[in-house]
Parts: sequence; C-alpha cells; structure tokens
Amino acid sequence: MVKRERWRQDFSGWFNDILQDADIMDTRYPVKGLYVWRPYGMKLRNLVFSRLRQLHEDTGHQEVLFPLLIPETQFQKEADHIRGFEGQVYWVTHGGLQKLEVRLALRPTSETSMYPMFALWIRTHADLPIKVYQIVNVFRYETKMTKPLIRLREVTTFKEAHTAHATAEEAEAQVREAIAIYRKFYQELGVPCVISKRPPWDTFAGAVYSIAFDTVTPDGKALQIGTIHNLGQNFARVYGLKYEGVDGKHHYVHQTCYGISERAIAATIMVHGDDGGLCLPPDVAPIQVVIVPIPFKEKETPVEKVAGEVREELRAAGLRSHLDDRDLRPGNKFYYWERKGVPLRIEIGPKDVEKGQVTAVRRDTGERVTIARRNLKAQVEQVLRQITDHLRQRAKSSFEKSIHPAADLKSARELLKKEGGIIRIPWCGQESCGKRIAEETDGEMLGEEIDSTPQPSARCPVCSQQARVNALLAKTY
Ligand code: A5A
Ligand code: ZN
Repeated sequence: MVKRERWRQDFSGWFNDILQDADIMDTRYPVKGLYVWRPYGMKLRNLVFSRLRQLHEDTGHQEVLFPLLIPETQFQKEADHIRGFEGQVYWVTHGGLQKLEVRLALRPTSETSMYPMFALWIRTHADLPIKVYQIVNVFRYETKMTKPLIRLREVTTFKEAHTAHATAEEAEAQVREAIAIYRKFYQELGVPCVISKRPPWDTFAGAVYSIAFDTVTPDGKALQIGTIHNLGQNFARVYGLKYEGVDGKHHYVHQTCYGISERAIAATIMVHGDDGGLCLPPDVAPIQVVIVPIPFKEKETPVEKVAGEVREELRAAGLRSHLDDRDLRPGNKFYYWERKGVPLRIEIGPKDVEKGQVTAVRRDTGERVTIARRNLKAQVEQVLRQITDHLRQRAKSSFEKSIHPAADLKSARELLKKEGGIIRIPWCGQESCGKRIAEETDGEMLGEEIDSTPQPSARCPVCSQQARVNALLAKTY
C-alpha cells in the first residue's frame, strides 16, 4: 500500500530523513552547502550519471577534463557572464603564505576555463564542430537557502557540455539535439518535466537564449533540473574563437552549452518516493533485487542455501542482487530495504523451497507475486519492467495534475496559491506583459513552453492581444 502523506505535507523533512536513512548523503559536514556522498548514494549517483554519459557518447560528444582554477584575467572577459556570476564566485587568493598576483576563481561553470583553449584548437572549418563534455564539481556561493542535492555550494556532479559550430544553424540544431538528449534522460528516469524557453530577462549570463527543464516537487514548487543555452557568438568574440572558412575568410564560431547537476538525482528520489522512503526505478537502483531468507525453526529446510542459489542465478543474469543474510528478524530487513527503495524483494521460506518457487514483493505497489524457480530470470525481469512502467506512469499522472491552465491573472494567482504546481497561461510574448503576469500571479516566470501553443482565440491577460505562446509560472526552489 502506497502512502504519500508525509511525502507531500512535510516534503523537506521527508527528503532530509530519507537522504540520511537510505545512506545517500551525510548532511552534517561542517561547511554550509557541502555534503558527503555515502556509499549507497554514490552508487545511485554513478548509475544515473553513467546513463547521461552514454547519451552524450552516443551523440558524438567527447569527454574532457579541465582544471578547477580559472585566472581572474581570463574569467573577466565576457561582461554579461561576469555580471551574472560575480556574486557567486569563490576566489583563491593565496598559495601558501604567498599572495597570488592573479587571483584564481574556483569554476562556477567552465565557459571561461574552456573557451580560451578552444581558441587554440580551432583553426579552420575542419576543426569544427567541437562537442565536448565533462562531469566535475563546480563551486557557487549560493545565497538562497542551501539544500542537499538541490542547492549546493559545491555542486559535486555537474555535467556540462560545450560546443562550437561554423554556423548559427548548426548551433540551433545542437540546441535541438541537447533537448532530445535531456528529454530521453528524464524519460528513462521517469521524471516528468516541462520544457520552456526562459524569458529574456532571465537567460543564462552570456547567452542569447536559454531553455530550461523543470519538474514539480511534492510540495508543489518547480525545480529546474537542466538548462541548455545558445551562446551565439558572445563568447567567441571575447575569446577570439575564429575559424577560416571555405571562403578563405575568418569567422567567429557559434556556441552552445548545457548542464545537468545532481538535482537530477534529487528529482528521481522525490518524484518516485513515498512515506516508506525511497522507491527507485530499476534502471538506476544500486540493488534491483534483495533476497531475504525466512527460516522456520521447527522445520529443517535449506532456505539459506536456496537463497544463495537464487542470488547467484540473478547475478549471472546481470541483475544487481543482494542476499541479506544478516542475523536480524525478516520484518526488520523488509523495513530496511523498503527505506532504501529496492524495487523488488524476494522472500524464500520453507514452503517456497518445497514448491520450487519464490515470493516476490514489489516496492512500488506492495503486491506479492509467486515466481516459479524455473522461470526466475524471465519473470523477475518482467516484474522489473512493470515496476519501471508503473513508476513512470504514476509520476506522469501526478505531474499532469499539478499543471493548471488559467486564462486570467486572478484565477492564475488563486490557483498558484491554493494548488501550487505550474500555471499555464497564454501570453503575447512581450517582456512588459510577461513581467506583469509574474507580478500579478505572485509566481516566477519559467518561460514560454516549447511543447504547447495557445488556442488561436486565446488572449494575453495583460494587453488582450492575441497570445503567441503559453507562459509557465510557478513558485520555484
Ligand atoms: N554552463 C551552463 C550549462 C550552466 O552553468 N547552466 S546553469 O547555471 O543553468 O546550471 C545548469 C543546471 O545546474 C541548472 O539548471 C541546475 O539544475 C543545476 N544547478 C545550478 N546551480 C546549482 C546548485 N547550486 N546546486 C545544484 N544544482 C545546481
Ligand atoms: Zn501582452
């Protein structure tokens, strides 16, 4: 039975408890905004990010690794970028007792670290496109309330991709490819999201425009879980990223960059969890199947031996399985693995041994299924697929319920206040109207949704002109 009361009503408390109880993070590190990955969390992290890595490799991105430190002289070249980040940069000012001549920034993101090197790599059109990515830590002196996995001062798992292209069209196409990659990534994790073009007053520092992916937290706020930026030629101009074209002339390149952090893991944890704790999609669960032997004192049956065999069989089938042979009561073990979100538990008691079967219990629904030993691999795989589908479906339908269409500012404001979630409202697209919509509804403008268009008859609630796009509004994390 799935209960989601605390999950909804005290999401923050639920989230912090689960990080601790399920061995994801230790939040007691004595620096604000910095946290420790514990072993189980680390496994989850690596499984999630290896999928993201694979999606980049499959589309021709190459992995690189740039230094953490960026000289101030290099960092300060792109004016908008600097303005956007200056309040968030940690500076290294000393080496030992020596004061550094040029201060060094701890990267808050790597444009200013990478692009001067790109300038050395790019000579002619034959050197293009460049498509690279790295998964690194970045530092941001966040002033809003810090929160593990969500708002960190050391983002430990920052996947950032950076590209350079000969033409604006190619950069546009790259933005579309990045959207497709992120869509697929979140689809696989079963994390539903909306995609929007950020409003012009809220684009990434140094970008021409930005695209954002947002999901909704159990307490009804929007959480941005990835962004894609078309940088145009802004950085190319200041770092001199030029190539010689077929025309023999020199041209500035066109660039894009896009990033996802461990917020992707926060999103996975929060959209699928319930009052019992984590509930992980099988694809990224560190343990997909846990086997709990249930010995019966008066009866001489080899449950432990059979449990060991079942474990071996599942392991040989490529399933991440674990035999819990600790000297604890089965009930305690059930509770323990439930908190950790293991998708499937296999119980083996004397009766199961006699009948040549096992009893499987689904974490997502609590449903019990009897599986014959001879069908073990095929049936376990099938149940895991059903769990994946069910989690995705459940998350999707609860997400859809949290998106509220509105036609006027008053009802938008009331909906947002009462229901939370995301408001979808027609918009003419003018900046002044957009800002008014955000103000009057007491929400934040996520941007214009890219997957929807307003009814032809829809009007902007501020100026009454025909609506060109749907705006998305929400309270945000
Ligand atoms: N260079 C580009 C890709 C960039 O830095 N974009 S960004 O600033 O929007 O960050 C990308 C994503 O990282 C954000 O959408 C957000 O999901 C995540 N992120 C940003 N700051 C974060 C923080 N302090 N803690 C956790 N995640 C963060
Ligand atoms: Zn308008």
